[in-house]
Amino acid sequence: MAVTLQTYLADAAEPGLAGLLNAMVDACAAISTLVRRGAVDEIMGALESENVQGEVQKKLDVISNDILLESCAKAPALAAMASEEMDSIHPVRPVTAEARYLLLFDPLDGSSNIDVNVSIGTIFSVLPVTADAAREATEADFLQPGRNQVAAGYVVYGPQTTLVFTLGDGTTVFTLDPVTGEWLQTAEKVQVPAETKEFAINASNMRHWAPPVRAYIEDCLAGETGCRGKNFNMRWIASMVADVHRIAMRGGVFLYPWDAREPDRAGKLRLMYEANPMAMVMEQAGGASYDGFGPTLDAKPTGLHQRVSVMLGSAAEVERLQKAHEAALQPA
Ligand code: AHM
Ligand code: MG
Repeated sequence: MAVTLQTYLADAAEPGLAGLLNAMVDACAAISTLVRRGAVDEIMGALESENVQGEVQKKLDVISNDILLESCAKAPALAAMASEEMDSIHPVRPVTAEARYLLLFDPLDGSSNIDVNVSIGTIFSVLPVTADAAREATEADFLQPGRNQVAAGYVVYGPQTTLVFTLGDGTTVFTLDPVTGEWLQTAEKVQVPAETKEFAINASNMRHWAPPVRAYIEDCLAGETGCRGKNFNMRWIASMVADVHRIAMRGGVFLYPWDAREPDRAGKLRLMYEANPMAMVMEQAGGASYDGFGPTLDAKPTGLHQRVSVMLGSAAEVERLQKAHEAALQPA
């Protein structure tokens, strides 16, 4: 008999955290149902609004955000939330010894794929918060390095609805049974192969990449007669959750690096609710994540919606990218 998520969490997490994660996956199950109904419920398409980052919001982005806010607020251990779709933090109750977690999420990542029926997902991160006396959480409470995360993961809404997460002791996988509505464990202790022959990057940006990224991809493209001595395959779903899930299951490397289109922007993806949770999932599965300066999880956040360069997946490839970046920084 497969282990249910409730049983797993009752054993692996303290009750407050288990309650929060159960509330969050309830929301994800509801989002999964909505995603499947899609056009039937007339919830596809864009709104007239933009989010704080100037991106057009899709109806499902906003609905998913509301579902997560409502469900997670019921968890007594939650003090405040932050989301890609909201300018500022959303306090729920004062920080106390009981209400001692902060939740961050990207409610529906890969929104450009919603209208074309391609996999999308929810990404989440849980951080601890403390207070000497009861007080409202502030944005400063959220600005902790990813290393502090007590739980992190994602749900992919694809042919199956799959939850992949870590509590800091390995990465585990649960699949939503669409008939019973129960999450059942379908893999434990995920191991991302250290070596790979597959990379994921939006190659249309090649002319804008920094030299170390361009050289890395050119070496992959050179195939078995090049310095890598093997042929590489390329995949790009334009849905981070789907690309990262493939890498978690069979290895590979995912890159959304800094590029010269917007030189003052560190990258496209967001540190707090995209890069950090994925980095923890990868590290806990034997993979790695690098932001161009060091491990993603060690980056000190300066803003809730801060962007970052992302290179993650199979450890040997991430190390190779790191060495290429470090070499580029050496004086000639
Ligand atoms: P979103 O949060 O607005 O959906 O943007 C993030 C997505 C990632 O899921 C994906 O890896 C990337 O943006 C794709 O970007 P591009 O369209 O530039 O290839
Ligand atoms: Mg996103």
